[in-house]
Amino acid sequence: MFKDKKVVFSGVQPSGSLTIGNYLGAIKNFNAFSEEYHCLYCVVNEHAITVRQNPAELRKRTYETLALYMACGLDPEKNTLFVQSHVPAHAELGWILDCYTMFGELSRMTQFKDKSAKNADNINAGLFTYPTLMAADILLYQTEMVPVGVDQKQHLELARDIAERFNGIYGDTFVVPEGYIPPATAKIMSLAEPTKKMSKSDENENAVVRILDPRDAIIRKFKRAVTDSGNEIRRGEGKDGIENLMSIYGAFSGKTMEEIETEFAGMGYGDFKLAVGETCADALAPVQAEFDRLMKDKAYLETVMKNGADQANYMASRTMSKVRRKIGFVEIK
Ligand code: ATP
Ligand code: LTN
Repeated sequence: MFKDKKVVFSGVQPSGSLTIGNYLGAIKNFNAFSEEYHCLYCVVNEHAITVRQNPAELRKRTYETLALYMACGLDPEKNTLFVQSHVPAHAELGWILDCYTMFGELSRMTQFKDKSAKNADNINAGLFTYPTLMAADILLYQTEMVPVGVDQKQHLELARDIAERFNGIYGDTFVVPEGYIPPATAKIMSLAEPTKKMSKSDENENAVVRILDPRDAIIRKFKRAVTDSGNEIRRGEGKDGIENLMSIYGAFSGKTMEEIETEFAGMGYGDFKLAVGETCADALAPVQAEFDRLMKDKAYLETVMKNGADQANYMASRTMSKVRRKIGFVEIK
């Protein structure tokens, strides 16, 4: 099924209920690669524990994230869908790559700085070395392409640097991956603070629209979205809030920014916000219905996890043998 295809890899943390930022910036774009590439989409639960998680919640969100992948259109027959902790090679390669990653490089990562500021009482070593584990996720499968939101660009560049460094020392071992960052929806902003990224772990529920939010909540959140004191639906200086709503509306309706400006010329913010809310809720309704159906069948989700883990473990074992041999680790049969 996947033979000789180039590899796409991406991951989402089961660290909260997924937002329309995760959907538009990442998951929605995953579908586009399924025909041409061998795609691996991972629920990265080992990344999620860099921030303290409640065990029952983490378990539940792991099923939910997998079900959401499928509800967003990813067919487990055409993609390898799996959970990170089912493939021990991620942690193993993560450790090895830690030894080829510099303290200074990790210190420059902006996500580390942001998350340490938010979790000042738990700045653990895993939070610091998170990008090396992410590099391991990617390099383990000889990945060519990584679809992510723009917030992951710096981590991706580090993964490339680590691959090149390792290849430079030991000869060709890893494919050096490229990022795919969607042009229009690379960074969906918070509805409460439109200069900040919409993030699933945001404490302010009004700042985020979740894929699974009920229709009335979606419409209410967009109605409350922070904008500016003007009244024109257009892009421009100081119009971050409106511009963000335009990007969201554009992504769900397929319209360009110019078309949106024309469509809403002369109309007020209230009408526009209602249109954004309704369009978003309409687009998410079928995803929600499919999610509900999938979540009723845990046994099926576990079969998908198991099959995905088998495929991923097989691919990972090939890279790991190569890596161990190159480094000088003794292998026993
Ligand atoms: P957390 O709040 O726990 O850090 P997150 O919402 O940032 O989570 P991740 O699981 O870290 O989500 O990211 C999954 C994918 O979604 C990544 O590819 C990331 O780039 C993308 N993504 C996350 N938030 C946004 C956003 N606001 N706009 C576009 N893409 C996003
Ligand atoms: N670091 C990412 C999630 C992630 C990922 C990956 C994305 C972990 N491993 C590998 C792409 C490829 C995040 O925080 N959004």
